Amino acid sequence: MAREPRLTVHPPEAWAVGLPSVASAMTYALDGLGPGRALTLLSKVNQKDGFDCMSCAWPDPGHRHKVEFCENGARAVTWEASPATVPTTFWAEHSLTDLLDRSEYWLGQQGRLVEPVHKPAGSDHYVPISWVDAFRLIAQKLRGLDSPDQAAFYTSGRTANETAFVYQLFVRAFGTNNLPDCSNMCHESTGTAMLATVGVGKSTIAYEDFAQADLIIVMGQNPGTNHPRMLTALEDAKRHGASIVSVNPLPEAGLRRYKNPQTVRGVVGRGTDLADQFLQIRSGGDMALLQWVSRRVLEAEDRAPGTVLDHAFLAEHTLGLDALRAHLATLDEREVVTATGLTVAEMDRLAERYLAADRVIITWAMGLTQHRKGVDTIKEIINLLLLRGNIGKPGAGASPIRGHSNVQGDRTMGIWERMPDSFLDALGAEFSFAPPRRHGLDSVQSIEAMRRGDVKVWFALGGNLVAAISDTAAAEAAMRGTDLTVQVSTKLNRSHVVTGAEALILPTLGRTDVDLQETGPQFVSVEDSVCAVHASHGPLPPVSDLLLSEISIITRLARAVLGDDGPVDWAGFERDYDTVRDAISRVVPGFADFNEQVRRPGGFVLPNGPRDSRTFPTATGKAMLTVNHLIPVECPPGRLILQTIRSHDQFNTTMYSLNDRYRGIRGGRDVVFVNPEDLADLGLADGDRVDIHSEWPDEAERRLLDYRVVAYPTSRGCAAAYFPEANVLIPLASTALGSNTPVSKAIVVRLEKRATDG
Ligand SMILES: Nc1nc2c(c(=O)[nH]1)N[C@H]1C(S)=C(S)[C@@H](COP(=O)(O)OP(=O)(O)OC[C@H]3O[C@@H](n4cnc5c(=O)[nH]c(N)nc54)[C@H](O)[C@@H]3O)O[C@H]1N2
Ligand SMILES: Nc1nc2c(c(=O)[nH]1)N[C@H]1C(S)=C(S)[C@@H](COP(=O)(O)OP(=O)(O)OC[C@H]3O[C@@H](n4cnc5c(=O)[nH]c(N)nc54)[C@H](O)[C@@H]3O)O[C@H]1N2
Ligand code: SF4
Ligand SMILES: [Mo]
Repeated sequence: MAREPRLTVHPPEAWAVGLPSVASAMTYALDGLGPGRALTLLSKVNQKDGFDCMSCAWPDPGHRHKVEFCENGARAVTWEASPATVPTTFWAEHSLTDLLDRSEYWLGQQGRLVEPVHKPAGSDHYVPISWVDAFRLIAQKLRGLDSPDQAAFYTSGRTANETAFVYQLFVRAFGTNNLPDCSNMCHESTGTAMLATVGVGKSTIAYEDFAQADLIIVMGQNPGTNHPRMLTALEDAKRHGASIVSVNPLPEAGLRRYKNPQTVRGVVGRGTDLADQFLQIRSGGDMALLQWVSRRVLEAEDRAPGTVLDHAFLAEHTLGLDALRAHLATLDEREVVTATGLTVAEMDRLAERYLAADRVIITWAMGLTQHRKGVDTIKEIINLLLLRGNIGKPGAGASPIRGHSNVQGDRTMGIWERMPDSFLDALGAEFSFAPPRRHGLDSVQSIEAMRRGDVKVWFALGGNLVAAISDTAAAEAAMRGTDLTVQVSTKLNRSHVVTGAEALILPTLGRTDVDLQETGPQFVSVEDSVCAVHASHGPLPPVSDLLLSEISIITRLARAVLGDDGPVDWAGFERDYDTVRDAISRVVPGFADFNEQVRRPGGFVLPNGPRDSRTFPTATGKAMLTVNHLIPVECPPGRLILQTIRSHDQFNTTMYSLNDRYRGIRGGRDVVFVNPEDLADLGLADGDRVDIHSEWPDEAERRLLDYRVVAYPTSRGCAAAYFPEANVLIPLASTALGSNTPVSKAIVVRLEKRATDG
């Protein structure tokens, strides 16, 4: 059992990636797996005949190196593939009451789950249960509900395409669209904004476009930690002449300086200063910044008519220019300066860069989506790109960078509480049933429904919702109010110990495991951030014979719930995943000849109207320039806007260690980063211990006790703390307009110095 170390604070590191990363990747794998397993595993990560790194959705280049992974990829695969398992005796030794006191870090350290376990109502212990009994129990509960809508079926983004397809089919055949997923807390704002404006909720670029861009603007994203190999693509782009701009309240390592471990120059040299300009924006200020730049573009056009905007493109493919022009003319300079915390000169420098570039890519992640105005901010990205025709040409486009490795594919496969009728029609026609049409619940709505008693059965295919979602106390109370919670998981987490009256844990194979079925070893497929679909073959023998694949679990559950005489051949799906892919090829657009295409080395790229042919499948058939109204993030005097971030050594709710190397934090996570000038204003100093109180107009008390203040160069008025711990501070009702994504990046907080301890 790992001893939890002591917190120490060091200066942040200037360089990202480089030698320490490769070294720690290798050490991590060797220590965790031993030489044989480590070699098999690392030689297969992201290779064309190998398996897909499950850590993030960064795409793979067409030409692969022998080492095609990063430090965090190595950590993720090692974490999953570690041979340690949770022994049967564990369940008798540890009551739920005991497990509730354990940290997320400790829970994850216990090893792979290897047998199904059941917590009967009224009991404080899980006990082993057979698979057959587990399926029977769930079926009984589901069939006993008054309505299928009293159950909700969550998905986390590691779920592969084939699994997701079979899962949503089962859920819809059962009779509900309650398919909340991690995307609701992640890129939902992106999907909402892009579907409305360009008709496709995904990236409009291909991997190769990075190397052809003149300007890449990276907004609200920390690639050095969360998409590390993106730095290689950015370095490449720079070598081809691109400028790179980073917009972020934090000076994140990697965007500033970077060493590429795959080149000799990167390993021994000074590395590259990746960002040519760093705009240290105030939290939530991006929408104002984007409007400012768009306005400068329109003013430049006014000064030299016919030379700045892409008139041919705008006339043929877009609607809304006049309204946008009229709206931006009213933009108030002082309001923009206040919202962004930037100077006019800084913003104008970005506008000049944008005007000087023929091909512009804008990438973004959680720093934009998890805000009250997240959807409108992304609509402003689209506005800015459209003005100069930066969508649907080489080296240009909108590039949301996804989080979980297959979160994008899960949506393509129908994991969404609001799938369009065209998808439901095709699904119903393929399987001769009438899928439910009423929209289902998203993640926040599911918690609300559990609180009201409207959802009684919670089933989760992966993930850790009670830790990942906002308002931890409310989420935990909601989960405890259900009749049954079921978690299909690889490792223990908080969602296994905060349960309904009855609970089940169903252990499953992961990406790294060989998946052997009656017809032989199976593979699955995933879709990355740039819509490329490729196969993933698990290379390692599973740690236990008792483990079932996710497809086995879902198909066997479907048979237990729905019987074997319906129109779906669930047993056939389990025997041979090719039959799942055949069904997908008939239901999901873009997947014709799926079985053949996915077997090509490197896979295939899905068609994408905006990218391929400037076709915009919106309601009007045109790309929409939109008018969006600024709502500033209000921060009363003496308060700070707190954002929640990932450390370098975590994957969402999974902790690999308690360190955050680039930010100089070791051995602990109970820190709050604050600008030194704000600290002085607040009468606080680096090293002080504080309680963090969240301010929201309701009765609930939301606070984090005894955090260490770290003086850190974040933008003025802003602060940062780690997710998931800081989720206790976010009110459930604080969500993004239009997407209902929890506002994880802007929480109004008050810091109160603790009286005694130091
Ligand atoms: N190692 C590792 N990799 C991961 C994950 C992980 O936990 N660990 N998680 C995966 C998942 S699911 C996701 S979604 C992605 C997340 O990838 P990121 O979005 O990079 O993750 P965050 O840590 O949330 O970082 C948000 C960034 O936005 C900045 N930011 C915050 N507020 C604002 C703002 O108002 N404006 C601007 N311009 N910037 C802002 C923050 O300072 C930070 O740099 O990473 C994926 N990859
Ligand atoms: N405050 C705050 N909250 C946030 C965020 C934030 O930035 N700030 N980010 C949000 C984002 S972007 C996301 S995506 C969500 C993430 O929310 P989730 O996806 O729910 O959480 P994860 O931590 O990724 O889930 C980890 C668990 O998945 C299980 N698991 C791992 N691999 C597999 C597998 O192959 N199969 C199965 N069945 N299970 C597996 C393991 O048991 C592990 O404990 O959190 C969101 N919450
Ligand atoms: S960039 Fe992401 S997907 Fe690629 S190896 Fe690193 S963690 Fe894995
Ligand atoms: Mo995410």
